[in-house]
Amino acid sequence: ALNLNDIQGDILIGMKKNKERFFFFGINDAATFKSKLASDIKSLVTTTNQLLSVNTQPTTAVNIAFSHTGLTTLGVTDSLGESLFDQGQFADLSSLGDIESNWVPGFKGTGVHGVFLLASDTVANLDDQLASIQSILGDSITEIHRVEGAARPGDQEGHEHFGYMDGISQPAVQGFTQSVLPGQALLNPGEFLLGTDGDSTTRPDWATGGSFLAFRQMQQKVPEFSKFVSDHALSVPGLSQEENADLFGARLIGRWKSGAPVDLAPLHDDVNLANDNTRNNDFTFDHPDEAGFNLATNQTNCPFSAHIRKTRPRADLGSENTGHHIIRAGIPYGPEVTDDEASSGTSSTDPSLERGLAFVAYQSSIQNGFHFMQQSWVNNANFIFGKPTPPGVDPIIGREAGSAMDTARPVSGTDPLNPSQSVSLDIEFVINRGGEYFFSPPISALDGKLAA
Ligand code: N7H
Repeated sequence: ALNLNDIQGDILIGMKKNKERFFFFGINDAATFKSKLASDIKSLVTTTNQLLSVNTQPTTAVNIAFSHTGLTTLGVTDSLGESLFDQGQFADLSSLGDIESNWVPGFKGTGVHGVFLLASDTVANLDDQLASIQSILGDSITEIHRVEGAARPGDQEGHEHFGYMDGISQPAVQGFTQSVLPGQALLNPGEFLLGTDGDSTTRPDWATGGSFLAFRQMQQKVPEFSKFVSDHALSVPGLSQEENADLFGARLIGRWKSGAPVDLAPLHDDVNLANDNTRNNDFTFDHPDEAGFNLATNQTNCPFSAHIRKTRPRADLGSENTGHHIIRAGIPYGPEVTDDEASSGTSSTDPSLERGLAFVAYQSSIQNGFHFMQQSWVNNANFIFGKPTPPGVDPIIGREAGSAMDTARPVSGTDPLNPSQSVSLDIEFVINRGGEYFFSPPISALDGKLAA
């Protein structure tokens, strides 16, 4: 059985608070850090069990994860069996299709040793918790970078900055998920947690129940995206100009802003469907009951290129046993679009107005999880394979490795009336600002292996 008192809370369930701070640090004094980790920090770290009941949830949830250089700084040299983790994300930058000049300085290289993830209802709580962590650790750590996550305000809560509901589809985990919802992939815990059922890689015992955390600071060019979508309104008869624009946007994602999947709501948004978790994920892209429907060629309902189809092809690959799944635990960061930005259709260059997604993915293999998804599916214009027209890269987060910033990306399938036609995406809506690969250790390692 999974030890839910030992597995950090963010991995399987998510800290799910409206504010989340990612505090990236370097370790200056390993001996002091190790002793404080065991004596004071370990007891602050939130377990999975604690998050399961409202009564045991702390005011501010705390998780901690280490980069490879972080572990070596602590004297831990055991192989965790993951070479991408060993190299760090900076070395993986070009395979991911990133452009180095877009990376924030703190992520360039391997200087980030660890990250604290702090989640609470208010920024004041985060400040308090961080202040106590900093007073415990003193000069043994230095801040390198931080990302301030915050749920969007009002009726946009739960929506990412482009306006789409997020956090709907997550894998269910055998031996953990109590009730599996229709359409959820039910997977072995070993796909997410090291050393558990279904993880066939050799791992050190102390790492059992840990998970690799892929962090990405993904800037979103929101006014540009909104303008592009309204400029490319479809011309489906019976829909207004605005509905045709919303439909175009929904087909880029595979879901309407409400969260309703276009596979089940192909022409009109359906808020009741969106809000019903027994139905909003219950689709496969195949429609065996529809006479003459051919999964290999028919993208009338959902484009092969849609973001949720590129990242989880469902019936396109025959089964969910692809070995390529992640648990997502990201949160938006940055302020709302200003009136100036909205009216000009251009994001401000003021750094304080940068906004996007603080992307977090958990998996037991970065190679098969985040990295594979980004490199072999999202950035591969021919995926999903075997379709009549190459789908193109993922319109939201895809770019072919090695392509210049201004290379237009052709994406097909967006127009249900003329699916073979391509739209040329001539601006990037998402700019990767960098990140790092971390290991979120089992809590027992914090006063065990990591403190020894
Ligand atoms: Fe994506 N978006 O608003 O466009 N994502 N994503 N993602 N994403 C999903 O189904 C978004 C990113 C996945 O199970 C939804 O919960 C944005 C990366 C996967 O059907 C929306 C960014 C990767 C799924 C977005 C971003 C993925 C998914 C629908 C970056 C991996 C679940 C909500 C700025 C490489 C698929 C939902 C499934 C869903 C958006 C990044 C992967 C709205 C804005 C980097 C696996």
